Amino acid sequence: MTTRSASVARNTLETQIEVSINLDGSGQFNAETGVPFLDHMMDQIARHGLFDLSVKANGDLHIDAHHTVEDVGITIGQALKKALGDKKGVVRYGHAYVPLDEALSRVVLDLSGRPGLEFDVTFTRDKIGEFDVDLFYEFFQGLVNHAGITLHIDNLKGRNAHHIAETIFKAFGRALRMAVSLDQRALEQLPSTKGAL
Ligand SMILES: [Mn+2]
Repeated sequence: MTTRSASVARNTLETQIEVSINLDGSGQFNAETGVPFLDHMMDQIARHGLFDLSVKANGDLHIDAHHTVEDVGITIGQALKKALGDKKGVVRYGHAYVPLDEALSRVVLDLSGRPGLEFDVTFTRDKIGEFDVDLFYEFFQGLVNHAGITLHIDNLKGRNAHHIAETIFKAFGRALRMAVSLDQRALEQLPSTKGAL
């Protein structure tokens, strides 16, 4: 089996970011972004997606974490698109429900080639530690725009904000793993009647 992987470096005046991803990995993760809670969440994507993921970011954290979190999402999106290549043989759709104690989230996605995010999540507090929870939307919006995926994220239940966040990222990892996995019955096909994704 060929390994689907990619590395992307993205540099602006606000952030310098390097992402490497291997879609056919084993869940190896390392990150140095200066935003520990983001690292904790991306670890969930790698672990539950069985991706090898490396993220290095040097951002303007003296302002706040906004640029870094958004730009990490953008760069992961670019790496994902590059690693997927022509998408031949992929399952295309993925979904997962993940609970954590009282919290329950559902993620459904399509490697459609069209950016789209539906994000229905209400956090019970504004911050998790030092992390502003409204940055989760920015992370996924950046990722979706540059990966070209349709992504529906719904938190169905939850009281604890850390639990809510964790179920979202675990479910995203699981759903993405399903969508990028290869359909052994259709390895030479593109799962689209249009002939393009
Ligand atoms: Mn945790």
